[in-house]
Amino acid sequence: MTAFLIILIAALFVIALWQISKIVQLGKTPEASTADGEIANDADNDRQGKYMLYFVIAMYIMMIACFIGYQDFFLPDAASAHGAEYDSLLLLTTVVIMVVQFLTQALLHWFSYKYRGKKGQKALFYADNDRLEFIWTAIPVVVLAGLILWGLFSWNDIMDVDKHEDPLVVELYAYQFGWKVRYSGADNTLGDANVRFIEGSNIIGIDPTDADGKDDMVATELHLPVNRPVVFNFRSQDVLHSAYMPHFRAQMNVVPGMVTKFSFTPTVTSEDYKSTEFMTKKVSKINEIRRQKSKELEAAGDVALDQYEFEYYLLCNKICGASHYNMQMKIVVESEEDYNEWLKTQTTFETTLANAKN
Ligand SMILES: [Cu+2]
Repeated sequence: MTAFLIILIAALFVIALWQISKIVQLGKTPEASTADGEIANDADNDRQGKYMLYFVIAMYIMMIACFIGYQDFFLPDAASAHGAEYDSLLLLTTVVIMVVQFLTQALLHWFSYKYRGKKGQKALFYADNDRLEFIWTAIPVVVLAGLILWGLFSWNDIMDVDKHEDPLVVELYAYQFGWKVRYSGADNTLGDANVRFIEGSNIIGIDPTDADGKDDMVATELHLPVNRPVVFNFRSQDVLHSAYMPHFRAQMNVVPGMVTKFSFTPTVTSEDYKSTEFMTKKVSKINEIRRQKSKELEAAGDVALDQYEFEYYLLCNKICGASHYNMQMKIVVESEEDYNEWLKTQTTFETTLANAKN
């Protein structure tokens, strides 16, 4: 790989030198560059005009092929309350961009082809037209203002963490390279915390003197009851991370030295999400690929791959170091009862400290 890159760099360097020498050549005395072959003739213009047309056709074919070929990689329906509006906004923006670029690119390349250079043909000198300029200014202003306003209202609504009644308060704690989650316990209030308190079993720095922190519970899996609003407080131990929960359309920077917030309501349990038509198809397709790959591996004397099963995940979406790619935590959305059952199995901070002393 390294050898290939070195060869590639050397090749690009030679091409750059060659291009520079051509530019130097062009900059020399005008007589030298007007020699036959340096000035475009009708055949050249005709060819270049057609290239413009071929280029735009190839671009559209590639674009449509990508949309069809990469369909599997689109995110499935959102599993959070605000997700549907977020998706509509994204869809509308994409449709507007697609329609506008389709028309403008088509016109740009078609005119370049249609009015390609011909001997004796002269371009029309057309200074300005107030009405035309008004139209092509007013339309983008109205469309963009609409999109921005809708986006702004959606943003304000999604980002308002105080709008919920009785939300579950949870802390997501990022470090190189993993996540911890802290539940606020019976009082639903997180105790004070600071990385300076990290010591022994106090792995995420909860203030041992703060009474609110005594019933806090630190866990390695994020369990959420379905249909209850959750307010997330994010803290980082070391560098900038980003908490990304794609299925809930949620992402927030996790910044050392400050607490950032985001809230959403999960609306689909993990089990229900797994049994959607989209997900069953996707999972069986992935497992088919794994079966084929396993055959090859076993033939070569290696261990076969595990069966894939879908889970919601919290991922890190900022390149934060060597193992960034593996910085993830499983999310389980379940019924209120299952959630309460699971919560009972977790250890409070008070107990953790007491156990550490014994
Ligand atoms: Cu990270």
